[in-house]
Amino acid sequence: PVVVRRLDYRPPDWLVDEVELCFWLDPRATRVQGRLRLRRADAGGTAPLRLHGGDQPLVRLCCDGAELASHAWQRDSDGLTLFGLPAACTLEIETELDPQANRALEGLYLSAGIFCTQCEAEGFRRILFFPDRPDVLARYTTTLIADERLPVLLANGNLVASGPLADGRHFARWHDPFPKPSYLFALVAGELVCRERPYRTLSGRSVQLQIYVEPRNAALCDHALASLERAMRWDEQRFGLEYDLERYMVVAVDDFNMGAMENKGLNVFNSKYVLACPATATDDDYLDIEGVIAHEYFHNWTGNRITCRDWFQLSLKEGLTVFRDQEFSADMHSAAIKRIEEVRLLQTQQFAEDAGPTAHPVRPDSYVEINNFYTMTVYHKGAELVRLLQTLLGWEDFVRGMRLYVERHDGQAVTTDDFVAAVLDANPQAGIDRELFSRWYSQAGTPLLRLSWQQDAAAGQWRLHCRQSCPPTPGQEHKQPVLIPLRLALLDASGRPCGLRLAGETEAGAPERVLRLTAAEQEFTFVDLPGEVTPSLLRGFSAPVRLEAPLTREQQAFLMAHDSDAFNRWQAAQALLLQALLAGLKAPEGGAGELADSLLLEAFHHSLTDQTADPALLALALTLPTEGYIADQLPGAVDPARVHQVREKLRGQLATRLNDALLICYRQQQDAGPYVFSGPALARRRLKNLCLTYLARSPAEEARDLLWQQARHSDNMTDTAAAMALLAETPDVAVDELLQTFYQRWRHQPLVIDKWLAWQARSQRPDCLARLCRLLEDPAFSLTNPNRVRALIGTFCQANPYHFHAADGSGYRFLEQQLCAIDGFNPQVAARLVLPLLRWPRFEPGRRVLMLAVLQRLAARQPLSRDLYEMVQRALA
Ligand code: HT7
Ligand code: ZN
Repeated sequence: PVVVRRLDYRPPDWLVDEVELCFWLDPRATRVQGRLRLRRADAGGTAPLRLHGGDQPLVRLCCDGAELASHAWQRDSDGLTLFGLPAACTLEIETELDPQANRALEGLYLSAGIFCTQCEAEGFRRILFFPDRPDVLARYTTTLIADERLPVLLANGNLVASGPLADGRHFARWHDPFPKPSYLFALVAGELVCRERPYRTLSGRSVQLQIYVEPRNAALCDHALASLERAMRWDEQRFGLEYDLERYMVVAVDDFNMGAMENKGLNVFNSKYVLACPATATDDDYLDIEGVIAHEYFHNWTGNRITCRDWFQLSLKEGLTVFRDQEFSADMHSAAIKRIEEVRLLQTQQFAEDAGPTAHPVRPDSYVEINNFYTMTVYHKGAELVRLLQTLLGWEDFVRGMRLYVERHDGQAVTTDDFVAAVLDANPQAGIDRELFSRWYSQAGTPLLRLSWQQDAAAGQWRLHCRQSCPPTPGQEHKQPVLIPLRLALLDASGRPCGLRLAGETEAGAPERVLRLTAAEQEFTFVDLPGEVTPSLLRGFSAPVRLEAPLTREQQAFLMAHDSDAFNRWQAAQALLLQALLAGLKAPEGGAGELADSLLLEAFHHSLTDQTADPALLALALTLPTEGYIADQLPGAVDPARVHQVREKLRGQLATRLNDALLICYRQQQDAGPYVFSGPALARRRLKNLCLTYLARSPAEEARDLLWQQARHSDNMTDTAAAMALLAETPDVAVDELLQTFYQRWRHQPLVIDKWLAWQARSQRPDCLARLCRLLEDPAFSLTNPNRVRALIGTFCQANPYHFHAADGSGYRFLEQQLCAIDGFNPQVAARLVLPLLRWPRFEPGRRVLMLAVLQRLAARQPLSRDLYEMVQRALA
């Protein structure tokens, strides 16, 4: 397979100004006609025209009305090359597609009878031969023709004409006035109902907001519609960015490879991120819907109006848009909770990616298959880099930078360097070294920040020593220092932040500062301190680094109780739990005695009985780290069975020791009234359900009764799912009956069935894998639907390390079989499922050998998709 390299980028030789498309829609034979108005980028150039293409038949090829002679063009496996064209011309291309046979869900395909498209990153070429690269921007006019079985016909832009045709069919013509790359093209056709409401922008323009769904889902759109409205208002207020077309359409489909797609004016969504009502969706589903609706909306400016020059710049739009959706969610709910959740995701998943064989820079240097680069690093580390700029500048100056970026680059396809340059050019006063900052984009790996200090309490001095380094990653042996903003405070004995003054400064200091770390080693001396202090470091997780700091357990407990930075209170609680777990893992037999010492028990008890704390924050603080995260913190080879055993042991000990406090806390958080989706109600449910995760391990009868009571009688999916997931952990005939009753009730609601599948896939019960094999045959399961696959197979391989890493290799072989089946028709999904296997070097020799054997067998398979090939090769390199 061909390796594409960033430094090989060349601007396009040919530009496309206008595209007219016409689709005669038919499930087995859709005819597509494209008329492209082309011109050479450089009038004196001689390069032939390159059009990308899939394996669709080429029916007709004309230039300026005349059929092209056979010697004037050449077809190969990736497209067409056309020779000797006039410097400006009109090309007509006709082809035919079979949407019903398309199970890769890329290009034009059918989902439950609905025609829809997915063109990012390189799907448009499967529809029409075209210069399918993001730096070719054209204006599109799209005509759709279909019979009465497809009453709704949608495409990008504004509707310009529609009506019946003489042959009994009907048509709709759409025009998008904004030049766009082909990856943002979309069409949808089907029997859909529309939920809509008008919106007035701050400058007074009218926009119709529309959500299209299958008729049976008509009542499930309110939350998505309200979220869209909030997102639009927020972007106007925070960044001064308004919507620009007459309508904003969102369509929900059941078969979708990712979460959603920001096609101009016509977003296509995985129905998981649209449909919700209290009986079927959890609080987290509600939050996810709000976040994804906002994310795709924000792309209208950061992605669509300003797009990527090439796919190496993917984080230009994705990192920036994730940052924007994070800020939006923080403003809608609790900023502290949002930040903790982001960091938890980063620390558990992106750090693991950065430490493994698929580590790559936020701006990668090469790829085989671009679909493999929609990663945690590009999205979430990319968002952290944007956040670094905001941290360094302050949010008002960051907004000034964003405004310059939009003003400078609206209508262009640009690079991450252009983004950084605009933000920094708008803020020369900040004195940020562009070169130093930009290393964050070019270097892979998570920097390690080692802090140590000396305190001279009598002299009121505290000296901080900072050392930064970054481990080698594939293809990058040596790293250079990066610009790290270190936000910190020094707390006095009562937990109050002291004024911070560095030696040599004259002004009285602020209670919190952001130090700029720019070199491998640096020292800072704080003076005028009132005596002993406890440092609160990297507040709010001010940079995406691993922090090593010699805080004692007593200091962690102090920070957990007193730090005024909510994020660091959470971090301290997690550090205490992790230390207990790591100590247990170090001790022979997982520590024969107690893992939870009095310090930990008191800290927990204090939290559970604290009536003043935010319940959502407590729930996060008291959540045990995942087995995957614990494994990642171990210095040597991992034995997943032992990690599981020690974590379960600590869970059981906390449950037993704190049984009474947990029961009281559970009851205090119980809501008497019906379900509402509000911050306080959500926070209460979180803490109540956190208590339940421990109570499920309590020997007390009362705890067990609560669990069953909640599973059987709750009026909302948040509480039902929390209890069902816990019950499904253990083998029990009564649980099997409950699962069966649940299935009968919800079997026609695929999104609810996904939850049911996931509980069983995550279960610790000994017959877990055997049950999964049976579920593969269940009528509610389908290997061609990515949501079902993720719920069953994805959950098992990613969230059930205990069974996935079974010492006999049965979990690995299960994944191998599923990969072999799925790769044949949906390589994108297969290439994501394989990820847990790629981490083989981290495991103890027995598992390592078994995992490697699977990877080697996969590598030898014929045929193997480019997607899966690239992943497997990176793991074996
Ligand atoms: N920009 C969208 C990415 C996406 C995608 C990428 C590859 C294959 C299928 C896909 N579906 C959507 C989604 C987003 O980040 O907003
Ligand atoms: Zn995105």
